[in-house]
Amino acid sequence: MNLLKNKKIFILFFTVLFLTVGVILIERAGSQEIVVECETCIDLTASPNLIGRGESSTLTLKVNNTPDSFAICSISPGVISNESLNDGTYNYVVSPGGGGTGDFTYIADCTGGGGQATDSITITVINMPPTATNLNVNQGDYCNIPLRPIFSWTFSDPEGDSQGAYQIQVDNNSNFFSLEIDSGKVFSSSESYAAPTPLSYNTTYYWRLKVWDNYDRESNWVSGPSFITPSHAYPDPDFNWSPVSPTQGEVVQFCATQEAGVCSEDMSTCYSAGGSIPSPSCSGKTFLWTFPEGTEFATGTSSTSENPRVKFGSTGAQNVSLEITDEVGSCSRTKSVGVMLPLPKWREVAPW
Ligand SMILES: [Ca+2]
Ligand SMILES: [Ca+2]
Repeated sequence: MNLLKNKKIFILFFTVLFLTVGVILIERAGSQEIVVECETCIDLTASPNLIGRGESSTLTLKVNNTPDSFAICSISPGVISNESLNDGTYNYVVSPGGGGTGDFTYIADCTGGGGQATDSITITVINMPPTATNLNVNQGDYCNIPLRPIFSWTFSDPEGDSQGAYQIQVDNNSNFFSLEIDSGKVFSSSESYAAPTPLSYNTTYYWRLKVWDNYDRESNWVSGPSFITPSHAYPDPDFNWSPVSPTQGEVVQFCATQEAGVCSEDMSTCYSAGGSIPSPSCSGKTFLWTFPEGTEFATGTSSTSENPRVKFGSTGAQNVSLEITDEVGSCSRTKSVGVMLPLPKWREVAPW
């Protein structure tokens, strides 16, 4: 029994040994097949192989002739034709696509002492997306165009494309979930946009912009600087005067605010915090009148009076301006007063 058992172990051992050696020999034979003698070896690559329209890439051709000699190589389309290349690395700058987009394949073909070899590489040409920089908000002249800010930007595109369209969104929430303004896609090369409707006072606004190039490739959203609108509307100065057609040297009463016994109504409009609702009067704000040179103020009034009295020193159209300033801003208004020559005084003439 013992002898039989040893015999079995002996057979098993040699069986395993033969199988292992067999596998090693087969593997060695296989690896020798992979190492084929390279007679004319080439390798064609491109860097980068993803480019924008009109950009260029570098093709690299590696040539290895065995035995050492030269190979006759071509790279098509249109790179080289039947050139003698020794072992080495050769670079060629190419601009595939001719301004268009798509996949463009180059094929290298070399014939050396050992035979012929080919290799190819594909370069993908895409239209790169544009972007916008220098985003700016001009809150504008709150005197004439209240709360309609002007948004502006600078369009740029890696390929120098022009702007085909833009879209602006404005929200009083930074998440842009409940838009106050959405321009939609506007097909225009303009780099500014005026808010189509007035915004609210005393509010922080956020805005963002998207642009398209003239091949309709769109940018990501680009955020503009947030901004805060004033707490209420700017003053709106206005005034009248009496007499309506004064003469040179005559005392003229100017009225901007209501004043008992002097001016019957508030001509100017001022606003209080919290909205555009006029407060009762501009009385108490800062007034600054500008009259033509030679105008004299009556005693007790000056260029900073709410309702000054003056005498004009000249005749004809006289420009009078009033600027009112409150805690948020100042606006002015100019009107023209027609001043006439004084009437001649009656003079007794002796009878003939
Ligand atoms: Ca582009
Ligand atoms: Ca909102």
